[in-house]
Amino acid sequence: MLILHISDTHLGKRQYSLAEREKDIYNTFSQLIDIAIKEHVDAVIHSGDLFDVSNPSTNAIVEAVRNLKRLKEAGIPFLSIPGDHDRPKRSGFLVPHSILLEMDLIKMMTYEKPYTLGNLEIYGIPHIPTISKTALKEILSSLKPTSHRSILLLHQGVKQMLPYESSWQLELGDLPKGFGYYALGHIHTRWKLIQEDGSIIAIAGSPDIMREEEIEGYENFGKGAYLVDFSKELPNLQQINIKIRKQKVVVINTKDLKNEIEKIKNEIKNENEKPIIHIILRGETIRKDLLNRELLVLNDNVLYYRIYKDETSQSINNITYTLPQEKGLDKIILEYLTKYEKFNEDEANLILQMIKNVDSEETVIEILKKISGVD
Ligand SMILES: [Mn+2]
Repeated sequence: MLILHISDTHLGKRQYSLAEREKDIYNTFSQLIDIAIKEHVDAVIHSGDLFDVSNPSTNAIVEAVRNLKRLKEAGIPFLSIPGDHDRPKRSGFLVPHSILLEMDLIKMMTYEKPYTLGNLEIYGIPHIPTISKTALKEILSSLKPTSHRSILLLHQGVKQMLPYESSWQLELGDLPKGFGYYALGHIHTRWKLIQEDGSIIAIAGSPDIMREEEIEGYENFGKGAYLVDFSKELPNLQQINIKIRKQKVVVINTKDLKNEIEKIKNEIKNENEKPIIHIILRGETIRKDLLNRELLVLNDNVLYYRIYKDETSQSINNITYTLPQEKGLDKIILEYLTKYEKFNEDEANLILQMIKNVDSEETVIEILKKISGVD
């Protein structure tokens, strides 16, 4: 039994509002489907964030349908769960997967009853928000796979990789024992762990670079899919990489602006596809119009460039100061709520979650109930 594990395809995402980037994302999905067909896998498992938003554009739906049809024609089922991006923000709305379900192009995995593929058991839990992480724990502890020939699909933040406030819903130790393969989504950088009992926990990652934070992971581990071989008692994992548009973080010192820009231009001129450049600006502060004029020469060789971090110093009467970079917005908000508004830590955390989920009616109501003590 051969399985292709993919995740976080974010169909419809249009990074920096560029049509080229929307196409790139479709192209990565199409490459993954090609791999599934070429490798004659028995199923593709998708661990969430199939679409970028819960009400995707017609373009995104057409791309999904077109590729999933090819997969269906090859006799390969597509087994999935919704991620946080797929989740409608208001109650009473369907996840976009519903269209594909109606067309019999995908199967939805649940935790109530496993889907069976030959002698393989597959469970899945749709993304559960941080506010309900106790419910998630309960579901996890209720799962009892019959053997290691089993898969659990999850789309959650894992504390060990995302230790920030309210960004994780489970710890690795919360995963129920007994599964052969834990197929995780949500975190965009690839990661895998072979446990003592031979089972594998694997984060497939996103197949394209959706945020600059993913560049380091891409340079170290590549992007693509995991091919999971279940022909033996325990699964065996093989990493498959796909070709994607390059993205680079570069440092430009304003002291030597012209030369530094020229250097970057030379470094990237031989790329097949125009890359995306994220610039960290250092040195003395420079007028934005002057900077932009110099940067214009990059346009021949890059698809897009942006100032990612401005670390230039400002000098006043010989005193140099640098703006703080370390303090996250979450911390600033929490500090304000506890120090100035005198909320306790739990309340402050709930309010922060409410701010983060302000577009989800359901979640806001849930949090309000908690704060007011009705729940
Ligand atoms: Mn995602």
